[in-house]
Amino acid sequence: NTTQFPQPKTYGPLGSLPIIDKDKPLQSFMKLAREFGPVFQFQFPGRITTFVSSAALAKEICDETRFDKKVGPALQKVRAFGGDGLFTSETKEPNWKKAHNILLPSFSQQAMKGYHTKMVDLATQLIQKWARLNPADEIDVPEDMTRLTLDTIGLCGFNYRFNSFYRETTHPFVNSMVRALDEAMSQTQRLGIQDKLMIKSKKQFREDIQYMFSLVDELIAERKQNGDHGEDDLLSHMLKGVDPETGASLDDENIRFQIITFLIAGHETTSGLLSFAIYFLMNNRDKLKKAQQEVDEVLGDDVPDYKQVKKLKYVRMVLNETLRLWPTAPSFSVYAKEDTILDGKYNVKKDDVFSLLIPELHRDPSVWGDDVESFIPERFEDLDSIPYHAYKPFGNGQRACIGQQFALHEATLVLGMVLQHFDLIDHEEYQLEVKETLTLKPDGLTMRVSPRKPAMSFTVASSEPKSPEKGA
Ligand code: FDE
Repeated sequence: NTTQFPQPKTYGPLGSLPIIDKDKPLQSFMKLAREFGPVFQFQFPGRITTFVSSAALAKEICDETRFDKKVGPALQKVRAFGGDGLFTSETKEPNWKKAHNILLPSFSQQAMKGYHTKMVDLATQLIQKWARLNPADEIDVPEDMTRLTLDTIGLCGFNYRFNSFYRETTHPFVNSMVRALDEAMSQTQRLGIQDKLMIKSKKQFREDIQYMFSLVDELIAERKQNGDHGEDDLLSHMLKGVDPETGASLDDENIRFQIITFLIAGHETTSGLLSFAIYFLMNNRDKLKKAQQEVDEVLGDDVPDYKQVKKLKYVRMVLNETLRLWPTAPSFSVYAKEDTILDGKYNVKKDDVFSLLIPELHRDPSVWGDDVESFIPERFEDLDSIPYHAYKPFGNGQRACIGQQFALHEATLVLGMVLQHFDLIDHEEYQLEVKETLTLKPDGLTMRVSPRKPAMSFTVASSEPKSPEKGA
């Protein structure tokens, strides 16, 4: 006796693809989850994925004795430039465990103290830029947040300055990376024959990848040649680190893939998080006020130090609640390690694939109540009260996000400083439109700011000795 998973209508070789909005696949799957329930099967051309979105089922597929991370079709394509870096490698590939062991200490709470000053450097560049705007000037929020997060991972990771705040247009590396990610996603939506015809895009793809490799390889070669001068960044950890289990170290090619991986993983996700947080605060003035009160009490007029960032509890709750409603890495996939039974009634075969729809999981009323759409940071007052498998913005188990502490420290610092210095003005009554690439962001979100303290620009200027770069 086999129970069948619910399944939407199919259209021959296209499967159910025609019912999906090509620009918003995730949001289409979220709608299907509301129609078909917490588990449903979806027929893609040539493959099947089962989508899961309740806390009870998340708990099952997050059981690492039964399921393991699946490097799905999109990640397969990203492998063309992410290689066997952490994000795109199978758990059983030797370089996953090795790099995981070597890099874990670089992302520990302790390591964040080392990155803090660099994070402040770039956050200050953002604050200075905004402080110099005229009152009517518009800020493109996701764009400036992407400048910030890219520069932060560049500086903390490899002591490289993208200097995004000093350029009108994006750094060529980012153009290549974004175009390559986009092409990787598009390739998975094309049918085989269509894909073969995309000669021009494929040539561009190869050129973009070559460009990324050459920039990163140069960074590695330069560091090896000049030795390091006490840089305490990811690159130095990768060059020097050995796997405590085996004594092995990373080879140059793998270091290249890890660097590219951190640049991909570390900037769009965190910039989306900061952009959504600003959106939610502008639309929940009482929460904004509460966050500002905390920032005033904890930071006053200071440039935040490491300990002060840790004290921004409410700001951290705002970020947690933002990641509940719009987790910027919105899904991950697993495969069954052996035949098993799901939900007590569905037969699952070895290698069957499941994808978790994280935004739907985060709206499970059995965990979050009936007001799931409301933005209530207070839900995160007591982290122990949140069931472990009901909240997965950073993925699961051993394949969870290694950059979690990094992203949260950076985002708390930046949001704290933004609130310290500015009132946020929703000058065009922005209506949320969620844009999908590999990650999510609020499409076209703009705002204006007004300085909260007239003397602020002076305070910022006086902190400049902390940042080697003088204002442009
Ligand atoms: C990872 C991750 C995840 C999982 C995925 C899968 O499973 O497939 C998730 C969900 C995430 N991640 C999320 C997130 C969010 C945010 C904001 C972030 N994230 C951030 C970051 C930063 C950095 C640097 C990072 N990040 C990184 C990373 C990595 C490397 C990974 C892979 C890991 C392993 O080992 O696998 C991840 N991340 Fe994240």
